[in-house]
Amino acid sequence: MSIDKIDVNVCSPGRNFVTLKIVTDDGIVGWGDATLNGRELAVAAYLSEHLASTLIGRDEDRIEDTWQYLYRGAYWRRGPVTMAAIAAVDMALWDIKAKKAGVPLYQLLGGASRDRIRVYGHASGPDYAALKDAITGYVEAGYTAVRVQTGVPGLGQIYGVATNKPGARYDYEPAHRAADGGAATAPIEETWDTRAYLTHMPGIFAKIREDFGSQLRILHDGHHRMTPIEAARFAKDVEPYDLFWLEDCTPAEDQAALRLVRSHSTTPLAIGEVFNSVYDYQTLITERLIDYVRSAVTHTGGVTAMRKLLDFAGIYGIRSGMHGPTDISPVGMAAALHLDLAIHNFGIQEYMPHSDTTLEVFRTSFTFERGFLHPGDTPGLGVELDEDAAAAFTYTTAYLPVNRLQDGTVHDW
Ligand code: GCO
Ligand code: MG
Repeated sequence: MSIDKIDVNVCSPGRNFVTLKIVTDDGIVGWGDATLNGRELAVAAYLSEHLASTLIGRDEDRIEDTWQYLYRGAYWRRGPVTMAAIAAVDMALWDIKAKKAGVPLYQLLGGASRDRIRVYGHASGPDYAALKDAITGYVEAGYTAVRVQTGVPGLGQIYGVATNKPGARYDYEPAHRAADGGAATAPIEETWDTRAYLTHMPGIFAKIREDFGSQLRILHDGHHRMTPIEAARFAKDVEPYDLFWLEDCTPAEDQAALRLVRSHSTTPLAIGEVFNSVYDYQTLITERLIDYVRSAVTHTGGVTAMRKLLDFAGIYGIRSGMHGPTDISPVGMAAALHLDLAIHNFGIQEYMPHSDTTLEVFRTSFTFERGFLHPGDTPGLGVELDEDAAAAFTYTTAYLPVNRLQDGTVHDW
């Protein structure tokens, strides 16, 4: 049996997605997510121009060998474009293998280690009153964990704060099209002031604890904006509010920065959504500088690579907290859910439900109930792309924002 056809689907049912389709010579279809927010077409071209022809005729069962062939065979190592392309191939091959076995993918990963997957939702609001409403919506919907982001006085629209009416359905999309809904020609720009943020946020956590008690798991994303010493100070300041995690407190590529943060605080740290390889974590894991691995299956070389990364992390008592915003397609989300269910060192899963339009195009079998997800028991990943439905939604360029300090200096977004 061998790989017979490869197709790269680029569509935009509400937002842009890149999806790989692999078909075997006996007609089994596997799907893989290759979406890289704001840089989608680079991955699509990598797949169609450089990988597709090399895969035709290969034995679809040789997943590890194919992974090594694509990773080592490229000579050029790592990087988000390469690793998202490899991830899509890997996911599609696991989808095929599980469909052939007639089992949901998690069964091939060792079977379920738990009955359900705890998720965290995204609560936000421009001020505390709106944030409180949003958190209340999540608590009422059964969530036991929420990520909280709020506006900072003096700043306009900032990362993570939805402008729509708060509720369990979170419509915040960081990538922007043009104002008329057409293709963007450049990113929008936001303004940032770390000092204002650092003085505002601890009081917000205090109010949340006062209003929602001690049991709610509270998460927060710093989105790479603090210097190491600012992050150390912040992590220490918020200790009394017992965060489940502080995410991306410093720019992620500087692994050594977390030594400073760690040495000053017991606030749990999560990092890794912009990483694409286990090597990005080497210092962080072996020196126990983090508590949660934030990578996405989609951006880190697929199920094969994530399994190895999570097993490595597990040896050091570090748990998973896989990336799950809406720019991870339902295919990528399903891959995460199968791993979440199977691995022992599961921590939590991020969950930002996709829009109804997205879900009309991607047919999913995962289920949500009162704050917990399950990947479902459909053979394979359990997600199928309806290509006819997808054809109605053509790719529209959208970019993540650029961030500037108040004096105009470009800052991390
Ligand atoms: C998160 C992330 C996302 C990213 C987005 C960029 O924690 O979910 O920070 O919101 O900003 O994935 O494409
Ligand atoms: Mg994040």
